[in-house]
Amino acid sequence: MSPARTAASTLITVAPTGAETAKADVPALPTTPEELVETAVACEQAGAALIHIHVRDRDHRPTLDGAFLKEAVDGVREATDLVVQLSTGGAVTDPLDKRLTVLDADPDSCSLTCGTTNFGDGVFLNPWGFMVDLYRQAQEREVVPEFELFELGHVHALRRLIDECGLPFGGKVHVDFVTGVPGSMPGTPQALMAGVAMLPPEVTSWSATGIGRAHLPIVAAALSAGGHLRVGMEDNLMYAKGRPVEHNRELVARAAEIANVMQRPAMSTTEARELLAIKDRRTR
Ligand code: KMH
Ligand code: ZN
Repeated sequence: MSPARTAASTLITVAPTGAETAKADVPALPTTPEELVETAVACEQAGAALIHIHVRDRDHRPTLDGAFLKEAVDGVREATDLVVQLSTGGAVTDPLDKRLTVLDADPDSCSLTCGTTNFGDGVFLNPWGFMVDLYRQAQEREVVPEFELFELGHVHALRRLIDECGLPFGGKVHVDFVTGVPGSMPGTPQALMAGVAMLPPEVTSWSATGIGRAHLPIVAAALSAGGHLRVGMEDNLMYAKGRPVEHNRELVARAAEIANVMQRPAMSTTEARELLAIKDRRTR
């Protein structure tokens, strides 16, 4: 990607829930369908244009159950104009074949992690065959993947994926650097810039997120380098030292404020749909 193609505005993705934090530990985490929709509406108003969803069951545990996924997709789609992205990463304990069923819920977009990585004490498995199966399924169903890059090796694997399978539905290639996962790529501007420098020319936009303490430094680094942002309680539970996040809206609003100061204001959902070449599945 050439710096000349830096966007004038900023795509803000919110990842409100994730699969790692227990509701009992963080009651502010949106885990019910009602909380998810309320969060989506509030975050859209605060400047988000895309939502990355992990679904929980009625006991607030992570699930890939199709009925829960469909309920989440339909609920957010009815209440907002956000681009609806489902996680295909799930939790580290989720089996690969179950993760391949996520697209049955008909999201606009899906995450697609470009390789296996350390994930704290666990291993987040993404073997080559799984990546190819998921990518081909997304192409067939006209779902736009967001390529998740946790490691520099994942950038190289993206090159191989494009060579072997071609471009995604719509022809745009959007990637997200997930930095600061313990044991994976560190959440530093230096590591992020190394990844950006390696991006294949087919990449049309990139965003970044920093886990935990890396959150704000990565916001600043990504904006400075022409990237887009992902924020949310999946990645960061602290608004500041000693001050927990009370609502995902706060993280989105702060990201939008910083983007505004950097003269790259938050992108509308219409602009985001164009940027990512999203097929219109809206019902309202
Ligand atoms: N929960 C992580 C194991 C994704 O959503 O695609 C995987 C993850 C990535 O969050
Ligand atoms: Zn996720």
